Amino acid sequence: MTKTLNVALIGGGFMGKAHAMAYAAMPMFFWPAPAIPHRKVVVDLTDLAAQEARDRFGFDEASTDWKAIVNRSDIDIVDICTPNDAHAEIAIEALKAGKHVICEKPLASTLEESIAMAEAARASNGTTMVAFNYRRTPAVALAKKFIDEGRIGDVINFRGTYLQDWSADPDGPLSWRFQKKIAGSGAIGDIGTHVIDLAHHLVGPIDNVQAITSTYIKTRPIQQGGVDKLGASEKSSDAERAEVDVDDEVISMVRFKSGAVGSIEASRNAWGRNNFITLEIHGTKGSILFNYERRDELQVMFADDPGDARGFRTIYTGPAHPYGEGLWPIPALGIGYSETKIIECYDFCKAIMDGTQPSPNFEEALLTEQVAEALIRSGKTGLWENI
Ligand code: SOE
Repeated sequence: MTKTLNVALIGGGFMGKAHAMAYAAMPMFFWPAPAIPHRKVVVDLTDLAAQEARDRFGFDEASTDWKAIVNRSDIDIVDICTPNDAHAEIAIEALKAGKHVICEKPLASTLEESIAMAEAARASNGTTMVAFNYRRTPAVALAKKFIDEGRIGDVINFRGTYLQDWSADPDGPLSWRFQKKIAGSGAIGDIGTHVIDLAHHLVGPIDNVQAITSTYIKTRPIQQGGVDKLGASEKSSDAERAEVDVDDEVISMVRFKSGAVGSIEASRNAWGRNNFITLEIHGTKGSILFNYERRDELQVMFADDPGDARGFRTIYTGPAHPYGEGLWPIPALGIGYSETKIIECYDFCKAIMDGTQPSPNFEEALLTEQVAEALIRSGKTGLWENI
């Protein structure tokens, strides 16, 4: 019989919704499922928020006491979807209690906390994972397969961007995402870490970086009500304002240990860009292009194609491609954010059942945090900074 894994979800906001949906849907896509996740308890800051999340997201119970819940013997998975400054304390407690832990990105709000989380993971028998879902987009997984098979030769150049515009309006509220003490950093931690994770996944470890960081909007109206609504937040030009102490944008050059070079950019102030994650990878025998806003598609150019057919071709991902066995039976029916989270849930449950560590686990995500910290450092010093 397929094993049931009881889930405690900590945080019932946007990411809580994405993870709860994935627990419900994963066995509908991947069958036989490695395990059946059971939505046992959801924890939020107030009774009302926790009870609403329980009813909406299909959990048995609601609670406001995360510590009691992660120590309960009937919980197998602790899933952390809180703001960044709470990740370390919850994850370390859960690992000590013998749980498997999946944590939203970035790993933590400081490098010290990230190191402590990786140490706690090392000392435990738990399976850990950090929710860098974009590497699980089938087209990105296909890019990884082509690179690993040598289809574009040796990678020489990686260009990665993550551009959004939900915070480009100066009257958008000062949510926790603009406060260093909670978020740790701005665009770097929030979305730049996704690109660093993709760079590590596709090309390998980054050795050193040089960055320009900018904060364009120095103050924002203080957020009314406790809920971060991202782009759907109400704007207000006459509310009291407070300081933004994180970066709005990072632009950087990177060198990989392999000798490849590249660039990483992240901005939440790029009007017209929504979830514009782009990858352009050049190898000695071809190139790969990906744009998340067209995520069913992977563009590839193989230099050894006949001269009269050379050029980028578009592959629509489907059953012939990574994760195709679980997704939709016809290419281009549509891959969405949900599918990336369902695949993430599948890989996490599979690793738990196989007794292995998925990628990226806490140890690997620590490398991403080290690069993020080097970008912040370089933004201040203007120098190349080693990882
Ligand atoms: C906001 O920039 C955000 O919600 C990120 O925090 C997520 O990681 C990203 O996937 C979508 O945008």
